[in-house]
Amino acid sequence: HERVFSGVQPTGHLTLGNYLGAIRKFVAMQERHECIYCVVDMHAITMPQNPTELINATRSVAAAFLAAGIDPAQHIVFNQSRVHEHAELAWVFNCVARMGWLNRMTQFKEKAGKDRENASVGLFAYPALMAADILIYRATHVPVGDDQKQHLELTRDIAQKFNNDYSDRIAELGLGIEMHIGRETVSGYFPLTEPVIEGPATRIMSLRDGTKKMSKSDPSDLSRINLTDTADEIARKIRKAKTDPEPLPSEAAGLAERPEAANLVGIYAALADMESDAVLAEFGGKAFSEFKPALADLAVEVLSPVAGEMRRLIADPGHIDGILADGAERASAIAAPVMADVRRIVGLGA
Ligand code: AQP
Repeated sequence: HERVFSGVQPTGHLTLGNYLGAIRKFVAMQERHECIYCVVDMHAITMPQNPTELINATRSVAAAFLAAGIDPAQHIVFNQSRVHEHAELAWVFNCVARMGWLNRMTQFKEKAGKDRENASVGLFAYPALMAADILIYRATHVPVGDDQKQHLELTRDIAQKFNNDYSDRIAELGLGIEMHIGRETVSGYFPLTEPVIEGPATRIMSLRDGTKKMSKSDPSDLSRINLTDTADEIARKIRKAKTDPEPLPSEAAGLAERPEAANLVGIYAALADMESDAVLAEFGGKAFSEFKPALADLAVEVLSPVAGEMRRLIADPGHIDGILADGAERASAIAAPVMADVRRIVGLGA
């Protein structure tokens, strides 16, 4: 049984990276899968947050999901903190995961910076909570951007160690499911979840530095396109985007040593739903002064209906809260029996 789960943190403004790398894929996957999409507010507090802004940002990410086309009646849209089983399973996973595994996580190293002694314990344990988010629904597929690949590998490691550590007990209780790994068939309680990282937009880079990921928390607003930017802001940011002086090459191979050019062509390709080679068949040999306005027009055409719908939805917070409450109720109905199984497997509660 295939089930999709993914989450987005309510921290700051959503970017074009979040949209192309994650949210747009969520929409595509709902055609053929049962999907659960979560605003991960408990992940957000691993870094300092203003409480009022956190609540607004939670509604705003939910609004982005809906504006992008996720159907909350057919699928589940909710925020993490309303379903307490995420935290409960995360504790069990904190006891399954090893310090050495978490020590290798590059996101922790980046976010903690030099002052690691002062990072929250939550920031360190973040990947165990993420594993719980996914596995409390026994999700099989997780659409994410490339930056989350390492965390998805850790999720599989945690599932595998749990399955191994408790294999006798899982068998005794008759709670195992059969899984096919390569040619082998193994049994375990948690599936080994597959990341879904594909397409031209798995890693959108900063508009100011083609070697850095476009990120909500970059101090420079010129580095990113926010989902809620106006048409003028989008055009201005693309006009000011860093480039090199050469015209565009006529094939994607010519972008190899040109990170900024590769990024802008990749964004165009993702927005237009075409291959980079096809974009270059049209713009090869042209200067950025010609390409950038075309890219800006395309970005505005794709993003402005989403931004408009987000604004409309955010104007009625009660409606969004209703959707989140309903989604949480349906998510709990899946999560509660899984947590009950885990308690029996581990031996928690008489
Ligand atoms: N630049 C990106 N390109 C492609 N995908 C991206 N994602 C984020 N940035 C890019 C994907 O968006 C989803 C949600 O991300 P998140 O909010 O949970 O966490 P993040 O990756 O930490 O996002 P940011 O924008 O970089 O936030 P900050 O600045 O707080 O760190 C994920 O699937 C992610 O891969």
